[in-house]
Amino acid sequence: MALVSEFLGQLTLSYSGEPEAKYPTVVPARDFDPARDAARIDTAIKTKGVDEQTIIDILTRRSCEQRREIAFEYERFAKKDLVSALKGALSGSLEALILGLMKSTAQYDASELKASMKGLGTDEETLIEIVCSRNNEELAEIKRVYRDSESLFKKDLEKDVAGDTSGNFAKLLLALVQTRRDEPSNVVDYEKIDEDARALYEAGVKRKGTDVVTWIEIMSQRSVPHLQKVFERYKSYSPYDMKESIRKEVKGDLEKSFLTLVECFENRQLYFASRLNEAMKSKGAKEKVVTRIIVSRCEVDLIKIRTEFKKHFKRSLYQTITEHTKGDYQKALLSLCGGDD
Ligand SMILES: [Ca+2]
Repeated sequence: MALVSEFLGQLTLSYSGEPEAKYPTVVPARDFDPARDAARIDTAIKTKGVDEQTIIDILTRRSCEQRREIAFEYERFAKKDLVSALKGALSGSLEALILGLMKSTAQYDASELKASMKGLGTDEETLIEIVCSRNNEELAEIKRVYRDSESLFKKDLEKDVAGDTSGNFAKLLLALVQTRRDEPSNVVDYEKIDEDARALYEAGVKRKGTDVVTWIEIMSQRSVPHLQKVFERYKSYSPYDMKESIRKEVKGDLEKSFLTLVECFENRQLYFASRLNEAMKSKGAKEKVVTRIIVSRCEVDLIKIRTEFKKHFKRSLYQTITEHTKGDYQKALLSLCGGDD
């Protein structure tokens, strides 16, 4: 009992049980006229050399729903599919970015996952980023799109993940894709927090080898606010915090996955900010990573990612994009970024 009350003092009970609020940089345009936008895009595509600026100005400043309406109007009026027309008109990183915008966030995530598992090899980095950072609600929607999407795959995400990964790494990703995480509760269960913290310690740092299955179970099934308290509590059992313990106990893709999970439980927007910083550290940029994060988060939480970026890396995301990218691709990224901080 003494343990529990001592522990109580350190807690902040801020979670309200409400769905996560959104912090988008891209919001619906006012005075929106899809027919006018469709006509302007048609002209831009037909312009000799292509008028990329107009395409960027329109498509990066409309919401996903509005882009869909533009595509509908375009098809009616130009008698062809907007996505195919854009594919023909654009190239390289700008093409990838604009085509990404023509999908909903879940469709985009699903197609990125699909691409990461396509062919012989597997792009584990992308797979880990998406599966370990998306919350239950997002993962459920990605799974639905992955299965139902008419034009895309009609395949099961779980089956594809199982086919492309192996061992404990596969077990962890599958457990996450099954979306069995508890919903946050308003009642804080101190006994369970203590029990889970001890179980994580006993399954890892305390014993020889690691009981990975126990780690997977706890990290894939408990709610995020619960886990935040578990990791706090964990420090009273283990000489190492959870992230240090992961680094000591497991290696390779499994290590990366657990670290991504814990980072996202702690502060998901900081995780994305760090990924962006990492992708733009040296000369140039890992454009695939930058595109994926900016496109997939611009209608979700990019404002908060910007704030974390500035706070931790002492310069703004906008400035960093300016220094590490160029041309029309840069213009599109900056427009999605939505402003300097
Ligand atoms: Ca161990």
